[in-house]
Parts: sequence; structure tokens; C-alpha cells
Amino acid sequence: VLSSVLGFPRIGANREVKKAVEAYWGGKLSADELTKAAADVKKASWLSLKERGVDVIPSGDFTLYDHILDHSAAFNVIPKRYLGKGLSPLDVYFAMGRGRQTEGVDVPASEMKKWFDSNYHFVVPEFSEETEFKLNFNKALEEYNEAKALGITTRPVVVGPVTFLALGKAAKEARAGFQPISLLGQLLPVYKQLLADLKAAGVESVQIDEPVLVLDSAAIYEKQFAQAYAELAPVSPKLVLTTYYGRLDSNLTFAAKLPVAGLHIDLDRAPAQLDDVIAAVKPTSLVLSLGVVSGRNIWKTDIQAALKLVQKAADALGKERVIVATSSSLLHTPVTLASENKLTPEQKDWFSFALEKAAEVAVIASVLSGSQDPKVAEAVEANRVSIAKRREFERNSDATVRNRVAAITPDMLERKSPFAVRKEIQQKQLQLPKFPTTTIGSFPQTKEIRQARAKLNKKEITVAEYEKFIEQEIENVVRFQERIGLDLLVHGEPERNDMVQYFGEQLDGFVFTQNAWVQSYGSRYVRPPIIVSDVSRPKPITVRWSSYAQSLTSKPMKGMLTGPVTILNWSFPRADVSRELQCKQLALALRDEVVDLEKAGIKAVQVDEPALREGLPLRKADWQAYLDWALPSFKIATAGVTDALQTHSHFCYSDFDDIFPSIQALDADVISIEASKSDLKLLNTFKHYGYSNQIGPGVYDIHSPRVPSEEEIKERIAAMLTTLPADLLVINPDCGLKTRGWAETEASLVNLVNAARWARQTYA
Ligand code: THG
Ligand code: ZN
Repeated sequence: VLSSVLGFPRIGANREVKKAVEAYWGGKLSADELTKAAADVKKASWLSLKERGVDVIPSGDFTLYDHILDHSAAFNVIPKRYLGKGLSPLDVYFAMGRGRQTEGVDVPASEMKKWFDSNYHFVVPEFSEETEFKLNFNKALEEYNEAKALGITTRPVVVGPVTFLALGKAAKEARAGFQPISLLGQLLPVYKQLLADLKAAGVESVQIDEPVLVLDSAAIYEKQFAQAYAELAPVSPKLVLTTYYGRLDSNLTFAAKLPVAGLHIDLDRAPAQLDDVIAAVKPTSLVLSLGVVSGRNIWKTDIQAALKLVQKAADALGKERVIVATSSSLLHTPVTLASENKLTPEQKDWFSFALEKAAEVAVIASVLSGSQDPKVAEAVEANRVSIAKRREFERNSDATVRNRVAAITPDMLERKSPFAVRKEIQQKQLQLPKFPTTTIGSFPQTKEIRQARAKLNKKEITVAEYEKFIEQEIENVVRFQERIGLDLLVHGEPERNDMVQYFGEQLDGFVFTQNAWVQSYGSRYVRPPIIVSDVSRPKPITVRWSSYAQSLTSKPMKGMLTGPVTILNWSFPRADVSRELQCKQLALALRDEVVDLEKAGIKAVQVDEPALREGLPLRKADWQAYLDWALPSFKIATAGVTDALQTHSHFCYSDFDDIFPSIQALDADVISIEASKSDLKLLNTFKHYGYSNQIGPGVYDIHSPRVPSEEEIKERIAAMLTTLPADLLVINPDCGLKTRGWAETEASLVNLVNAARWARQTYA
């Protein structure tokens, strides 16, 4: 029985890729040096997987920025705006990912979207009638050869054709109603070339990723799947059709009939599909790759439980038709537990990161093969002991917290008066002008801020010195906002490493890591905290900083919190109790914080829920069950205050069409949403549903260093006002500014304030 890993973190054990890519952007590393740095990381990954005993090692899954962007570049899916500017192919690639504003070049980044229900973002391919597919390069083949030169035979990973088109969007210049999937016929010859080249190079099998098969929306592509694989199979190495993050459901009927050699299913997210899948593939000769080791969490795999699943498949199909695998790529997990030295041995024993998961896959496959190796038996026994210890720990609960959750009543979810009443009371306190300007909360996280935090962690400065430094940063941000004329101020969040990690570190029930980075997008990584037990707030968290900031100014200061759903979705949750319970525990902790902020004299508090949308289950049938606890959790957190407190919330990503009524139901006084890259879509959403509270659709994209002109912002405001009432519109960027430098932040915000002044005159 073979063991297989579907993909590995691309960031390097010590964030080597981030460092190299950013050095390249900064002109401190050449393209050749960047290639070399990447090669070192790939080599280290392949060798360490081999060392852990993994049989099927992936190649072609590496990326300098985003694997979907790589695929677009390889297939020549490059919007014209990036071409003809004298940029090298590598710089065109990065310009697509992050935009570019250098001498003679001014292009915004392509749209980024959340990758399925994860905290990873991909760069959305843009298709039109003009798209001319051709193979600019064959990444899968290059990496296959690169590994082979090191003596390692790998299985190339290729994004499948239907998924590639289905995840893309129609380019602006495409005709109305254009559907990317209509290009399948033109795309397949290029796939044939790619796969035939792999075959010619001696590649035995290819992992072809079609994760759209776990979505409801794939059902309409049945014909296209049949067409694609009928054409590709004859010229390809053996294809393993790979699905992950969910269940195949009715798509199984056609997927199991495709002319491929194998099918991979996710048994971490969807263990219940195993029986149906076995039944569907039994009459065929398909090999079944069973994703029993989670690619999405950091918990040690219960090997006994995994063995039961794989054994069942082996009994039904024969061992030779079974592969033991990770459920998905391991890109969502940190590289290795070996880099953690602050976790207690007890805690460390609960977890597996990517490399430890690779070892688990190998052990499970060995047991299933009937291995008599004493090392395997030892590993299985050690795993049994670890799992038993964790189960023992899970029996602990915090009675106060549990009782408080059980005692939540419906009235705790509702504000005292309706929005119209609150709006007047709030306006009296806040005295904001029409089209008030504000920001989403964070200001540039400068090198100095990061250094101060690093020094505090290394005890090179005292807590008092650190706090003095943070106060100075807050004062600078406050003076800056006053100077350029923003209306509702923020303190800038210099004290926070990350909006989720920071709260994780202040709350009981979490553990956090030293080096457990996970890629979020491009060169931006996060370190998700881990929920290990019941969550509570030992003491106020942000009150000190928000009150300090308010004490500096007569303008209103907005308190800044991360919402319960987002903290949950961007942490590694525990697996022994429901997400609902964990979310409600977080909601109660945050409710206390919001009430404390109001008591401290803060008049507006923002509770961000950027991850509310991405947490939505992949299948529509599961949505309501999620919304039934996610929406109340936000309301629990924000409804403990008087009518006078203006609540804000922020949502990233504009795919709101389907849940806009839920956003309205949160009843936040003001929401801001990321909108700048899909204006039209969002406006249609407003037109369709209407919106009754205040709203700030972002007027420019902060994910790129590019400075928006005043004209551009005015145009956006004018467009917004075609569907939104003027007294509801708030003017703000589309997300927090922590990734930006000061120069572009100042230039952009000055343009934003000027555009708001223009709007006040124009729409008086
Ligand atoms: N926090 C978390 N997840 C997120 C965001 C976040 N997911 C969506 C969105 N925001 C992604 N955006 C970012 C933006 C910036 C960074 C990470 C994700 C970032 N990371 C620093 C880096 O890579 O240099 C490291 C931060 C640190 O020092 O802790 O700047 O905001 N959880
Ligand atoms: Zn955002």
C-alpha cells in the first residue's frame, strides 16, 4: 500500500521563500538568486518527505506566489494590461499577483479570492474570447526533473482543466454573458501537450486536482468533465483525479466513470462518503486514494481510527487498489513541530504539522501493508498513547464558561432599539459629517514596530519600554489622522502582531506557536493560534490602548476587535467539541470587551468578521446550520451595549451575493466591505437586496502598493451613490493598512479625504 502527500507547504521551514521573494522585490536579490533560494526549499521538502517514508511525493506544487497564478502564467492566461510594458516574464507574474507601480508602469493587481473555505487566497484567472492558450512553460515537468536530478521520483501535481476554468472569471473586455468554461475546447490541446510531455519524460502518474468536484456548482460541468478526461487520458500518464475539502455527493456518479486511473477523496472533511465512493468505484478498476490525514488541522491523527477507514476500503477493493494519503495539500499546515520550543511537552504531543503528518501517512500505509517493522509498531503504540492522553485532557472543562454559554438568552442577541433610533442618538455623540471618512483599523506595521515586538519577546527591552514605544506609535497615528482630516479615528493597532493571533494570545484556552507559519497569500503568512480548551477572557484586552488613543484627541476613536467567527475560522479549532460551542465562548469573551470599551468612554467599536463568508460551508445544504450559530455569535458579542455605541464591522471579499441578507441581519450600525475589485457585482447585490444601515464599500484596493488617484476614488463614490442612499455611505479603504508603507498610505488617504470633501459639495 502506497503512502502519499498531495502537496507540501511552499514557504520553507524558516520562511525562506517569503524572505527571498521580498528581497527580490526590493532589488536586493537577483532573479537567479531567487530561483536558487526556491530550489533549496523544494529540495529540502522532497528530501524530508522521502526521509519520513512517503512513497508518493508531490512536485509542481511549489510556488513563489500562488499556484493558480503559476498555472495562469504557464497557460498564457495573462491579461493584456500586464504586457508590452518591458517587464520580464517573472515581473509580469509578480505584477499580476501584487500590481506594480514603477517608472512607466502602473497596473493594479489581479483579483484575489479565498481558496474554497480556507484562509488561503488565490489570484483569479481572467478569461475572455481573446484568451490564447499556449504553454509558456511546464512547471510540473521542470519540478519533476529537478527532483529527479536529486534522485527522487515524484508525482507531478497539475490543476485540472475544469477547475481552472471554473475558478476563473470573465475579463472586463469579455462579451456580456461570457462563460470561461466555454473555452474548454481551446484549453484541452494545451493540457494534452503538458501531459504528453510529462509522459515522454517518464512520469508514471499525475495528480490532477479537480477540487470543484466537491461543490454544488460542479454538477453542471458533467459533460465538460467527460469531454476533458476522454481527451486527456489517452495521451497522459496515469491520472489520479483529486478532490478535497468536501464530499463528492451527486458529482460522484459521473466522476467515478471518468477514464482516469485513480480517485482521491477527502475523508477528513467528509468521512461519511466512504461507503458511497467504495460502491461507485468497485465495478471499475480505479485506485482509491484515501485522505485520512488532515491537511487542514494540526491535530495528531488517530491512527486507529484512520486504519478502520482504510481497512474498510482495502477489504472491499483489495489492498492494491488503495493509497493512504493526506486529505488535501498540506499547504494549510505549518512545516514542522520541531521548530516549536515554547510548547510544553504535553501540548507538543497533541499536534502534527506537515512533516509529522507525512510520517503518519507512511505509518498508516505500512500497517495496512502488513509491515512487521518494529519501528512501525512503535510509532503506532506511541500514537495510541498520545491520543489517549489528549482524550483525557479533553475531559477538563471550565464550568463557568460552559454554564454561561448554556444560559445565553435571545434578548442577549438584540440591541435595545432599532437602527433608525440608534442612528440619531449616535450622531449626537459622534458629530460626524456627511460621507464620514474612516479606516478599517490597522496602520502600517513598520520595521520599527516589528523590531520592538521582537526585542520584547527576546527580553531585550522591558514591558514598560515596549508600552512607551507603542504609545508613541499610537500618538503618531492619531496626529497623522487629525492632520489629513479623517473623521472617525483608529489607534492603528501597533500592539498587534495579527488580528487573530493577538486575541489568541490574550485569551485563556489557546496555545500559540513560535514558528508555525501558514501562507495566507503571496508573501504574507499568518500564525494561527490553536484552541485547546474552553475559552475565556482573563482580563480586558484592548481597553488600555483604545482609551489612551481617545485621550489624545477630541475626535471620536473607534475601538477595534476581531469577531468570534473570524477568531474561530482563522485559528486551528479543537476537534473534540463543536465549532458552535467554541464560537459562543469567544462571543461571550468579546461581549465583555465591548461593554468594557463603552464603559471606558469609547463611542464606536468595530468588531471585524472578515472570515464570516469564507467559513460558509462549501455545500449550500450545510449553510443554514452554520449561519444558525455564526450570526448569533456576532450578535452576542456586539449587543451588550447601549444604543449610543456605534457598532461597526468589516468584511473582506466581495462575494456577498448569496449571504447579504445575513450581513444585514447582524444589525451592525456601520459595515465596511472589500469591494474595490468587483464594483459592479457588489452594486448589483445592493440593488437586489437593498441595505438599511450605514455602509462603506471600500473605495480603493489596499492589497497593492499602488496609490489610487483622487479621480478614481470620486468615480467609485459616484458609482456607489447610484445604488446607495447618500446618508448611509461611509468613505473608507477596502481593508486594513498594515501591509502598506507609510508613503503610499498617506498619499492614498489624502486622496480619499479630498474625494469625500468633493462628495460633500457635489451631493450636498
Ligand atoms: N490575519 C489572519 N488571517 C487573515 C488576515 C489577517 N486572512 C485574510 C487576510 N487578513 C490576509 N491578509 C494578511 C495580511 C497581512 C499579513 C497576513 C495576512 C501579514 N503577515 C505578516 C507577514 O507575512 O509578514 C506577519 C504578521 C506577523 O508578524 O504576525 O502581514 O490579518 N490571521
Ligand atoms: Zn479586509
